[in-house]
Amino acid sequence: MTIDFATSALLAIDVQNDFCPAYTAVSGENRPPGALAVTKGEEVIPPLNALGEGLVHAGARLIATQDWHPPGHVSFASAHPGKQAGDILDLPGVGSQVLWPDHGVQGSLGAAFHDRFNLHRASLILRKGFRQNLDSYSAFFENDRKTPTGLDGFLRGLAITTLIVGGLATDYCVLYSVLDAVYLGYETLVVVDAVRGVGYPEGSVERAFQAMEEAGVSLVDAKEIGRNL
Ligand code: VGL
Ligand code: ZN
Repeated sequence: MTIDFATSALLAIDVQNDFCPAYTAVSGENRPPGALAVTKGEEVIPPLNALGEGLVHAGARLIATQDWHPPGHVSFASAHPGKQAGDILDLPGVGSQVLWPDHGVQGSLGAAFHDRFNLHRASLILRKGFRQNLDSYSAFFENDRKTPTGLDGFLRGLAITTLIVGGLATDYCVLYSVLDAVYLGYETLVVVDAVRGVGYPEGSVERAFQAMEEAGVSLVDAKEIGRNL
């Protein structure tokens, strides 16, 4: 494997408190688990921090996404009377929408990046999911599959052709971002030790890895990238 880091970006998906079982407030006290805590979610942080540092040093960009929903967002079970988190709705023009606990609410502590995640070297923080009636798993398109987030334009403007992807959650925002990246023509690598998944519905993490492989994504571990640095 050889990677041209000058035309690469590390895409860190949604490393936010709400997706982590353990995080601290700015004041340092321990907090209850994030609203949509992914098992061992914060384990993605050390490899992402190490890769971010190494890759930026080698000429790549670090880009982070942030799930950023208004209160009462369409993806929240609480916005649909009689529904519960885990229920699945069929939304016109969008298709099936899993309903989640309230999470990633704009400006909340849960929506903040995990405080051990090092973003000092990031050149772009991309927010998504801020339209009231439209969810956005992918870093490239909203869930209507046509509203762009602007990320493709940013990357093209910098002649970036390779994406190295990690973060949360394997079976939702990582999966959809990666499939869109391949669709848009990026050479796409997923760092398997820098992702963790929700696992709902059952088997979704395994299906996600399979779909990525079938799409032509390279599944690598952080060490393999590190060897190229
Ligand atoms: C995510 C569910 C809802 C994610 C975001 O970051 O994977 N999953 N919102
Ligand atoms: Zn969300």
